[in-house]
Amino acid sequence: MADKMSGTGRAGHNRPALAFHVPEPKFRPGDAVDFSDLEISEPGAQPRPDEGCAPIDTAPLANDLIRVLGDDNAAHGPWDPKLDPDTLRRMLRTMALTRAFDERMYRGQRQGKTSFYMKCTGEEATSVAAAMALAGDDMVFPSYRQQGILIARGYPLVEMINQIYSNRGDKLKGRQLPIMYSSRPHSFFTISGNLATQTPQAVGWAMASAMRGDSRIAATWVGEGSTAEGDFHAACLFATVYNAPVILNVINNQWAISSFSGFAGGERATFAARGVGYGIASLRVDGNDALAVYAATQWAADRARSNAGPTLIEHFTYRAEGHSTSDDPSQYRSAHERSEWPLGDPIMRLKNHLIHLGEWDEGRQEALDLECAEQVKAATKDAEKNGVLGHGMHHPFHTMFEDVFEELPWHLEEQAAQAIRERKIKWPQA
Ligand SMILES: Cc1ncc(C[n+]2csc(CCOP(=O)(O)OP(=O)(O)O)c2C)c(N)n1
Ligand SMILES: [Mg+2]
Repeated sequence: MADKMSGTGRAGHNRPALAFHVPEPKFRPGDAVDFSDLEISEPGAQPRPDEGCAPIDTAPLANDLIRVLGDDNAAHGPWDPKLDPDTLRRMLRTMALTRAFDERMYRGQRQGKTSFYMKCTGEEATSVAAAMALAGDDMVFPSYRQQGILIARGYPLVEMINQIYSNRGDKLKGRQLPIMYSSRPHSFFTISGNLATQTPQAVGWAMASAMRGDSRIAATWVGEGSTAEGDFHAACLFATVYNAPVILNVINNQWAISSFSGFAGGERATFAARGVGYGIASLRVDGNDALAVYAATQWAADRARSNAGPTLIEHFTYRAEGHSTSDDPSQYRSAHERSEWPLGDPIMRLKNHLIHLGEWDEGRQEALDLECAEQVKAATKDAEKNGVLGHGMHHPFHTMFEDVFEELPWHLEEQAAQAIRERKIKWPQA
């Protein structure tokens, strides 16, 4: 393992040869995993500054880890959002439904019903709890792993599946990669496959909302790997310069397909610390602690809504499964990482908290999981009536030329006719 790379020395001087560093993940396939050197803060020990504080006052929190739920399953400290049991159960249910949805769609991909799927296993709190702390009409600019937001906002599962199957019910007419949803009524901005583009868009939207004198704020989610994109830095600069009412969520699940967070600078500083450098209030939270995620989001939303400025939240979590259905993580990381991950599972931790409160039990959890699986199954059956991949029940071919111009220009009409003609020759049975 080469930690330092150096070129061949130049003759004629006696200065030490320069070297540079190529990041290398700690564990590779087959390695035993030891996370004991990970700094994990005491739940409840982090101070909660006023929402209107100066950005620099959050600097200690950008290098700490805001935690509420302890190993004793109780909620601790000033960040405890003190949610009532019904809200906690709704949060648990939404996370469980998101996981059940992922399970079924993953299987659907393996059965050939769709070409592609991405799970968010282990990261459900970072979308569900965050969405619950926002107003339903705050504008969200997610990445591809925030299906939990749509589910939390009540978007029909059948619509999500229609999109995944690219069938005739797909509101996006098969024009987007499966899982790249869009829903204006749910204030859910169209997901883009070009990483990090959503971050300056969110800041711009937030500025526009302020220009109109509106009260809706914007929030965006971006993977830690994607923060290496220039767009993320442009977003931070615009957010701080114009004090935009926006929340920048960085989901640090430690992996960007097969490259680890070190390649996005994670070895040198926390991702939250970057916000401090820009003069943005920055919080680093335990992303597997739904209460901490909720509390941090609520803090940031209150800050934005009172014109105190943007917040960057780093959610420290772990991508429990493969990047997507096209990925095989056993080729590049140790399989023991998931089982050794010390911050647990967000659903399990919230479930145990509710049991600790005397507001839940294992039997009810079992019934809930079953109910979620049934709900997804029913939605899947409904969506399948509109077709699955390869059944030919997609939108008519001609529609891919539509919806840009009010009236299709002659040259596009010609191209459409040509494409359809050539397609008939190539696939006569289609
Ligand atoms: C601009 C751009 N570069 C590369 C890719 C290919 N790509 C898709 S997802 C991904 C990894 C992103 O990792 P991260 O931001 O950490 O998000 P995560 O998948 O972990 O949620 C890459 C490199 C892309 N879609 N867009
Ligand atoms: Mg990542």
